[in-house]
Amino acid sequence: MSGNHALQTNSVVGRQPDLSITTHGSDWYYTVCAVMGFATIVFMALALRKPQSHRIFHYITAGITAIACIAYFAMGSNLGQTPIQAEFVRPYNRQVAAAGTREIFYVRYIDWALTTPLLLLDLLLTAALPWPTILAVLLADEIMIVTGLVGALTQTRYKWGFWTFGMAALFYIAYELLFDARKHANALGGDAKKIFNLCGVWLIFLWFLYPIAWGLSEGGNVIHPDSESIFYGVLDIMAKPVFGALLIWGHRNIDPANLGLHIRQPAHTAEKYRNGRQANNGVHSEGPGSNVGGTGSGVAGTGHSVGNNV
Ligand code: RET
Repeated sequence: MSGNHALQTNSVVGRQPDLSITTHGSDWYYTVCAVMGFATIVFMALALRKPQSHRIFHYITAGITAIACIAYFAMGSNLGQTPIQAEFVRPYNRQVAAAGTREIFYVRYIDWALTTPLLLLDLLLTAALPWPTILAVLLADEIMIVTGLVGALTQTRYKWGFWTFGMAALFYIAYELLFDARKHANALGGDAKKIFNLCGVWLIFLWFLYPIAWGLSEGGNVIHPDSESIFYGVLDIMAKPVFGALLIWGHRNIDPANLGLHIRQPAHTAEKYRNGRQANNGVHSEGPGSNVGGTGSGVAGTGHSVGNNV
């Protein structure tokens, strides 16, 4: 007998659907949880080998896999779910004949609402896209995930209305990546261009498979929740740890400053405060990050900077 008693233990939590994952599905969800946890540790370990100013992509990517790790723990434990009446009842399909109600993991969408904007941020910062455009793409992404959630929780055919809004948002995201962001990445050239193109194609290819998985599971009730777990699980491993590893590897020789990311290093901070004190003592110093014209308060660490560091 399997040592996994999660389904039995948590059968008292919330309402239970007619059709839900079996222990096989639970085992697989826990496996993906472990993959995400492992990836998080690796990305954080790689971050520690870099100066603080060069860790932005490591931190974003490790955050993505950390959140997924927790979501997969919930799904393996049969938590973060709610029963929804299937629009299409299929008594002759052995896989899904039991529904009735089908298990919908809303926790999946909480994960995606937090992590898909971060995945896009990884890619759009690589392309040095102007921040207002980044904001627009991230908003479209949130619309896509929230419409997916609302559709999954809807039992009538109106669920496909939400799916359609989500698809429109996905097409907008794909357009921005393929045209706008690619133009910026090509202008940067070098490693940034290479890694943007590689990760961009990978992302677009994978992301268009999600609405298909949705159509077969939450939408059409065609495949069993165990098959759903494999479909989404494989996609999520490809879209998070594999995508993240590619991206971080691609950034190994890129200075974030060359992407317009002016991140202060500890040495710069020390220099700034030193210059600030000198300025207050009547010694003027120019240059990025220096205090100008004695506007500092004279207390190390509280001077106002006129540089463009963030
Ligand atoms: C939904 C249904 C509504 C229409 C569309 C969808 C697309 C979802 C996508 C999700 C990507 C998730 C990722 C997770 C990583 O772990 C919400 C399924 C278009 C593209 C990358």
